[in-house]
Amino acid sequence: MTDLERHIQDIRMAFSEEIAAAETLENLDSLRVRFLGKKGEVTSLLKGLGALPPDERPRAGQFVNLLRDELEEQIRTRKDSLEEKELERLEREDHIDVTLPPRGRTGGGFHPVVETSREIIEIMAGLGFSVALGPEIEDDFYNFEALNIPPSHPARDMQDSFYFPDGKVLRTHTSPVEVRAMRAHGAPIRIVVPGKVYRRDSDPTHSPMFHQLEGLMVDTDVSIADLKGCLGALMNAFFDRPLAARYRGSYFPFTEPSLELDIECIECSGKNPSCRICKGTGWLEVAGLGMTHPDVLRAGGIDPTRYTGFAWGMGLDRMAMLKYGLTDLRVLFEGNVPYLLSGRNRSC
Ligand code: 2NL
Repeated sequence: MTDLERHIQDIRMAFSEEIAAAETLENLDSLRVRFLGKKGEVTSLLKGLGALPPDERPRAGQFVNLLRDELEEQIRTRKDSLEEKELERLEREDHIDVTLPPRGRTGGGFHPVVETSREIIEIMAGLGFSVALGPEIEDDFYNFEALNIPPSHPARDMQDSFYFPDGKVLRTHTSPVEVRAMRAHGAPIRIVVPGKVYRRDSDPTHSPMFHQLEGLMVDTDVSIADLKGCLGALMNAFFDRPLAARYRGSYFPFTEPSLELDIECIECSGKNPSCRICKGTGWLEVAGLGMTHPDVLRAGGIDPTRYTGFAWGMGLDRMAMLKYGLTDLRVLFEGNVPYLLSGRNRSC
């Protein structure tokens, strides 16, 4: 055996030991560099061939080339097997089983204000009321004039309402929809009108956009007794128990007489002087109401000498807060879905 053959044998043995120990693609690559790289052991052998006597060169060249081919082949094989192992590991540890059921869904649900609105609509439907809807951008006539709100009224001030350059206004209450409904359908009529309304107000207890639900009933011989019967029934059904109610005198341009409805505090029934809901008064203000002003009936195309009506308005946001025990109005508009869904079963 020539020196060269011995050297080749040494390299072959060293290589086969090392390649068996190469556990990663990185190990394998450094092995390739060490043996087959530019300054690798096999490459130096090839370079050294020039030093041999010319008649020995072809044979020696064949030997070294054979060795190089052999090592290259071994590296390829080992590489394939390492890559396959890596793939198996990934499949085992990093796989996606598309047959698994989905992770626990949080379940969608209605916003507390929507839920409140639907509940009130449902209750009023039982008393013969249907839903009427209308535009959020209103004419001065429907939003103010028809509702007996004089040009000098503060609500008409640019400081209090949102105006468009063409004189239209973001409705400041849902009452204009009731005027439209009276003009479209005449009397008798029983409607509730839920919707967004807008006022230039923004502080911890006021949002520039809030939700209102108004109601209107017009028929022959409608009286305050009807109003009290309907609103009392609504409150008892909404809060799920009979509640004491009291009516206080008030003023709205569109009703005469005008009243405000307070219900017994749903938290403490007046028994807790430091109640966080009623502030110790024992009462909660929940609606403004009254007998429809004759001028408003007339603006709605209804003859006030034949018909009378009652109307009320309430804040849906406030009703939702009372029902769900919220103390900060702003959480309703912040879009914190887990919070808004928490504590209630709100599947659609
Ligand atoms: C409140 C008070 C109220 C009305 C709204 C009304 C509508 C027509 C005619 C007469 Cl078409 N009245 N709506 C009446 C009294 C009070 O709202 O505190 N809203 C949040």
